[in-house]
Amino acid sequence: MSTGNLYDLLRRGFPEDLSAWCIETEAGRRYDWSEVERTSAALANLLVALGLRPGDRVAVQVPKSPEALLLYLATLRAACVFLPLNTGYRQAEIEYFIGDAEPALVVCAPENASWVEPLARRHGVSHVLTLGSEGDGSLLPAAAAQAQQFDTRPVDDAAPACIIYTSGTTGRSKGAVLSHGNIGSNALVLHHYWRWRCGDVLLHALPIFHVHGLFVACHGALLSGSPMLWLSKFDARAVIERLPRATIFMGVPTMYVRLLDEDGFSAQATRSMRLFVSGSAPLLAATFRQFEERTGQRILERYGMSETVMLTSNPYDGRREPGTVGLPLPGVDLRIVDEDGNECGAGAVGAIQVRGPNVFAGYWRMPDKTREEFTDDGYFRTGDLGSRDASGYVSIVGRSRDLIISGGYNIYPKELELILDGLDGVAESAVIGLPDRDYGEAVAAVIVPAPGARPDGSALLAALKERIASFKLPRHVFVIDELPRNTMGKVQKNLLRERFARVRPDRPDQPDACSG
Ligand code: MCA
Ligand code: AMP
Repeated sequence: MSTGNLYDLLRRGFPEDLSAWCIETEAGRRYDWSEVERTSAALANLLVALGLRPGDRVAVQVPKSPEALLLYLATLRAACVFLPLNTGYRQAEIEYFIGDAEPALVVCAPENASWVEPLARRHGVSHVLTLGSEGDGSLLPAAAAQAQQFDTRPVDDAAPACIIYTSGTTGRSKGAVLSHGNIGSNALVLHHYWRWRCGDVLLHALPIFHVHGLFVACHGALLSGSPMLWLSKFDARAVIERLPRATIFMGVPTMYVRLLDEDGFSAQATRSMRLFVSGSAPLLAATFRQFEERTGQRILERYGMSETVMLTSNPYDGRREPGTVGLPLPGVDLRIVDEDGNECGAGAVGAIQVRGPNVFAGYWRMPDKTREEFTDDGYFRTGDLGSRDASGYVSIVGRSRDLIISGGYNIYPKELELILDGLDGVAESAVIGLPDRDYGEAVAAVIVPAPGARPDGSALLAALKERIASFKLPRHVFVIDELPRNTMGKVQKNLLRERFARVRPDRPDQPDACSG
């Protein structure tokens, strides 16, 4: 089935009464559905007036706000390509994305304009506008004179809608290009699978620069005409306060751990809720059980990727199995293969490969990398290792990629190692993930000093902080004489993980330096 322009698909779900509220902010300001329609039209007209053509990229690094969501919808309507960027990214990171994606328009936070503007101009970007958390900045005034109607441009299902950058194992980020059809088909499947219905209210506390918060959460609400209670960022108490007015919540496991740490989180607080969804990182079976004991509700865990949107889900009505990510969603072909490419039997661990209308066609301007990641028969190699039980439930048991997931954010060790290895006093480094009660995994840097040097953990962190988003910063720094290597010369990170998990078990405190 063709989904056409993703905006048109979502628009069909809006309620008949457009004066009903669609988003309520923390401050209590309500946006109605007609405002969503009219402001996204004005912004789409602005994109056209600025000379943007279908396929042109709009790079956006702004704080979460309803207007940021409207800019996303406007970009879809104008058939341009939305490129959301983590608000934590620093100058060097932003420079890479702008240089790689060559956007025609960059929208940044007003307080960052002084460095984003010259950087964007250097890369030939024609327009830079700003948008702050309260709708302040130059974007909305620029759109104020534009008409509030816009004929959403028709597109093929294969037309690119978004580019989501995901870090690469080489340290270089890749832009996953998702089409209107990829995102739209997945939104329809989830709409049905999770039984979105009239009367639902989504409590939205995720960032909107990732697949989870932007697609999975917002599209579910928009497609079913359901209002959203909007928090600018996750705060356990603010969530608990709003739960009685909501029916659905989506979060990463860290959010569930933090909710459970609050005394006020109880069956009473969750009485109006019909669905808690978890994803982006493994949800511990212990957290699932503790949640059920406390609230009487079973969290629904699902699994997806930026390149594929959602792939599997525990069932809405059936058995939700802790420690598993459920069953392949309708339309998703998922197979688990051994090293020879043969499908594994029940219980055996292998590489997860997927195919379906939701799976992207390739990475932005990286044909070789794209070819590498697909099999000859069109399956995408997820990089995740998993197994399937006799009932078909999938469990993720590891990753073939060297990747750390901290609080739902992905961190590629190679990116940090390349920077650390270039710092004074460092001979070489290995970056690993250690178990962390709050974030699931915490980043740790293991440093071998240059001859005669005595690197200081705080100084290394300060140097890293200038270059990378702070969520990637190591929470622990260990100094040792030599990295363990196998006979091929490859660093044995498993040995480092074992050694330091024992030395510093679960310490989400300030970074420390120690000798090993
Ligand atoms: C923030 N910090 C972090 C993290 N988040 N450090 C490590 N890991 C993190 N996840 C750092 C900040 O940079 C800051 O550092 C300090 O912690 C405090 O910042 P704050 O914003 O107060 O952080 P927080 O409250 O601890 O945030 C935790 C969080 C947040 C609420 C769990 O990380 C979050 O919203 N995560 C959701 C990520 C997400 O949406 N992932 C979806 C990816 P400093 O003080 O030094 O500045 S999409 C995906 O994965 C696929 C498709 C899927 O399946 O969904
Ligand atoms: P991203 O590249 O940010 O899209 O992250 C996708 C990765 O997150 C997947 O390849 C998995 O490794 C991981 N992931 C997402 N959901 C889950 C889950 N429910 N359990 C375990 N890992 C997950």
